[in-house]
Amino acid sequence: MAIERTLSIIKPDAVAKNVIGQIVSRFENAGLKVVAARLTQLSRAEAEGFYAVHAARPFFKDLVDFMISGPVFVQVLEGEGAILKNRDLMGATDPKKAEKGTIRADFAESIDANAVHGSDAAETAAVEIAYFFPALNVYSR
Ligand code: RTP
Ligand code: MG
Repeated sequence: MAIERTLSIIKPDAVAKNVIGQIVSRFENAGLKVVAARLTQLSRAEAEGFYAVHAARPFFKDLVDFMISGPVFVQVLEGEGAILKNRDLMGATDPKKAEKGTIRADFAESIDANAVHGSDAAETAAVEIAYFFPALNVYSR
């Protein structure tokens, strides 16, 4: 499998719970490397732009309100099959349906406050990484 990069966001609920380190450890233990990262407060415009694909969905306003409710930890993860690996580590969107041992099963409260975001395909990963990290700020090692 190829080395890939994916965008991960630790959402405001998980940052507020003080579990950034525990979540990053799960990525590291699964062989993913953090190659870019920052703690940031998203503006409404940034959150709306990031989730633009969901703009017509009924949950869009709640999603944006939640994403700007506190700081988020945005990171680029790199490794073999990083996109799918990250999604597997995250678990299902609704934590009630997430498999035991996944990040959402262990740290998320609800489908809205669900601890993490992860890119869902190569195309979206490329767009999402570029959205938060200009190429010069990504460090392979
Ligand atoms: P994400 O983009 O945050 O990684 O989550 P995902 O791929 O698992 O889910 P997606 O379908 O992309 O939805 C984005 C976020 O919108 C919220 N959502 N709410 N109430 C609902 O039916 C509903 N559906 C989605 C979730 O917070 C989800 O993470
Ligand atoms: Mg998604």
